[in-house]
Formats: sequence, structure tokens, C-alpha cells
Amino acid sequence: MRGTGAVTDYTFMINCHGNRDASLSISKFPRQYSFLFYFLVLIYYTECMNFTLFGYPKTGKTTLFNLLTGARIETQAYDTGKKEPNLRTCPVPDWRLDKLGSIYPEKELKPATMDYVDLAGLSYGEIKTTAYLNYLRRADGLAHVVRGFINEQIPHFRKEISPTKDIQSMEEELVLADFISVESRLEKLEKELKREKTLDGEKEKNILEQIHSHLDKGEAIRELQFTPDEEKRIRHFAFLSKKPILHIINVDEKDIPLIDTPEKIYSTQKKQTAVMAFCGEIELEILELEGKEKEDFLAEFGLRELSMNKFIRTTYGLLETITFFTIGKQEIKAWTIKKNTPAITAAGYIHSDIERGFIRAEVVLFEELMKHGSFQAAKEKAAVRLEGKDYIIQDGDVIYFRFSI
Ligand SMILES: Nc1nc2c(ncn2[C@@H]2O[C@H](COP(=O)(O)OP(=O)(O)O)[C@@H](O)[C@H]2O)c(=O)[nH]1
Ligand SMILES: [Mg+2]
Repeated sequence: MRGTGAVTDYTFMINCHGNRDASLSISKFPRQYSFLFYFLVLIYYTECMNFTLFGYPKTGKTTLFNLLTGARIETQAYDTGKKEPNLRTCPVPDWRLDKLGSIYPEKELKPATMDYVDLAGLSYGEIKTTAYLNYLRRADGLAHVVRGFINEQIPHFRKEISPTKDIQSMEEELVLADFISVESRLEKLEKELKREKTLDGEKEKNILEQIHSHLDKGEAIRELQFTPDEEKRIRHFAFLSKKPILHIINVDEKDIPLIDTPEKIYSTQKKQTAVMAFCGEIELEILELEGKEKEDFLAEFGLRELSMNKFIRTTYGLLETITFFTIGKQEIKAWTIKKNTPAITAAGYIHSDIERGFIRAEVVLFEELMKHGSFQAAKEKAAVRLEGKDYIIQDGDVIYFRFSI
């Protein structure tokens, strides 16, 4: 989409957790109410699961965003000064949903969705001061787009093109941003505790001191293990180095064979950290093609598939999400939730009434359901379990929530 001004720059669909099917377009908003639009965006945006693309300038973030979402936002070889992020809500492909559709052909299929956010470039060393820190904090997962392609016309802050150095320096920047937050909170907290000692204050100090000494060694918070109580106490900091991260290297055309073996460019065993490679320019060209022509081009470049499928699989894995399904009167829906979510919370994603009036969840695994041919048939064969509100939803569960209000 072509930017025509600061406010009318983007349009996107809001569709969180399936039930908020509102679609909103800023172009329909009178300019004087644009603040209201951004406020609505913020409310919905913060409730949706989102993966945020960020990185140094001119690394191919917007190119990747176009690849992932099918948007056609103009990419530029020079800095346009555009600061607004691009946002799109996209369906997450799931073959199980299609299979369920095959036994209920009359019902509409509603895939789960994921929000993708494409941020403007972060200048080297500026993460701690940038206004984008808040966008990064809101992300559920981060995709760090790394420059791997060579083109002297497109500037890069380092003289050489070095994915390894860029990954290391970006990791350091995330750690530094968290270090600054922890230090400033600890300073205040110590003053507060001098005035009045509280158990909560002491507990917070304890955990922040552990994090502080870990960050001081240059290590990301992802590497630490927390108890559920500690998790609760630090959640509001939204630490950047605690977020799952995918380093995705935009390789040069000559390095396309490395897409299958990105560990040859950068390898890591760190927790909740993954590495992938893609070739933005070529893949974008292939995306425009159809059928045989597309297959021929993929084969010519030695690509098995476009990287976006792998990207979706990888980010899903990193976010530790699972998918469950509901079969309604008119539609079959896939829902994305965090692993270890109890049935009552999952019910709330569908509708607050279902959470409020929760009685039982009728649950059958996708494979079982397919074996029996329908939810009803599975019930008759006693393959459907009745579960209470504390039941932990499993990947592939097909659920009917019984409720009464
Ligand atoms: N040679 C080459 N150029 C690319 C590749 N990916 C992106 N570019 C170019 O790099 C410039 C910046 O791309 P863009 O996606 O806007 O980067 P962003 O600033 O990180 O969002 C544009 O001119 C793109 O056409 C690639 O894989 N190879
Ligand atoms: Mg961009």
C-alpha cells in the first residue's frame, strides 16, 4: 500500500481470537477522529497474539512483511522517514481445519489468526532511546530481520555484511534495554523499601536482583527459569530479552542454498531462540507467480517452498501456542492459545458469557473425531470426554463448551 500521509498510511483488519470480527479501516475514519482509530487499534492490538518484525534499517523487514501477509507496501532503498508500523491480521493455515471442513461441508471455516507488525528500522545503538521500545514491548514474539544480501546501493550501518555481528549486537541491545529498566526500577524500589518494608517489595527486589546480575553478564532473560509467582511479578515489565526471538536472515541470491541450512550462517542453542533464512527479493518475485510457472521458478532457485510457511511454523513453535477447534452451527473455528491454558480461560476467548456460565467442556481429539466421522458419532461411541474448567487444553482438541447463564 502506498503511503499518502501520516494518518491514511495503512489499513488493516482486526480479528482477534475469532470472535472480534470487527474490521476497521483508517481510511473510513474522518481525520479529526484519527486518535480514536489509534486508540481502538491499541485495544485490539494488545489483545491479539502478535509477531513483530524489527531490525536495523534496510534489512528487508517490509519485504518479509509483504511476503507473509500479501500486502504490497512499497519497499525503499533509502530512508523515507516513515515511522508508523504496518499491521495485518492473517489467517494461520492448518490442514486439520480443512479436514474438519471435509466432514462438515456445509459449515464455513474460520482459521486462527496472527497479527504481524512491521516496524521501521532501529538505528544501531538506539534501541534504549527509541520510541519504538513500546511497540517491541507489546510483541508476543520478535522476528529480528538480519541483512544478508549484498547491494552497495542499499546502505548498511556496518561496512561489511555480517549476519553474525548484527545478531550479536541486536541481542546486546535487547539486553541493554532491559538492564536500564531493571536498574531504574531497583533504584526506586530501594528508596521505597527504606521508607517502608513490604513483603511484595522484598520479593520484587529479590527477583530483579537476580535478573540484574544475569543481564550484567550480557545474557538474555529468556535463559532464566521463573516460578509462576515470579512470572506474575515481572510480567508488566514486558522485558525484550525475555521474548521468544527468531533471527531471520535475508540472504543474498547466491546464498539461496543456505536457506535449508541457516545454522551454517549462525548457530545457537539458546532457549526460545531460532534462526531461519530467506531471500526476500527472489521470494517476492516467486510469490507473484501461479501454478507451473511458480513451481518452475522454485525449482530453478533450488527452493522447496516459500519461506513464509516455515516462518509460520517456527513462530508458532516459539510462541508455545497450540490450536483447538470448535464446531458451531454455521462455522468451524480454529483458536490459537498459549500452551497450558485451562478450559475456563479458553472459553473466555470465545465469549465472556461462556466463561461466566461454564458448565463442562465436551472434548474429543481431532484424530478421534475424524475416525468416527462426526462429533455426534464420537459421542455415541463414548469417545467424547467431559472435562471441567481446570482441564488443560491440548493441541488438536475439538471442544463443545456447555454453559448456562
Ligand atoms: N538484493 C536484494 N535486495 C533486497 C532484498 N530484500 C530487500 N531488498 C531491497 O532492500 C531495500 C530495503 O528493503 P525493505 O524491505 O524496505 O527493508 P526494511 O527497511 O528493513 O523494511 C529495498 O530496496 C528492497 O528491494 C534481497 O533479498 N536482495
Ligand atoms: Mg520497512
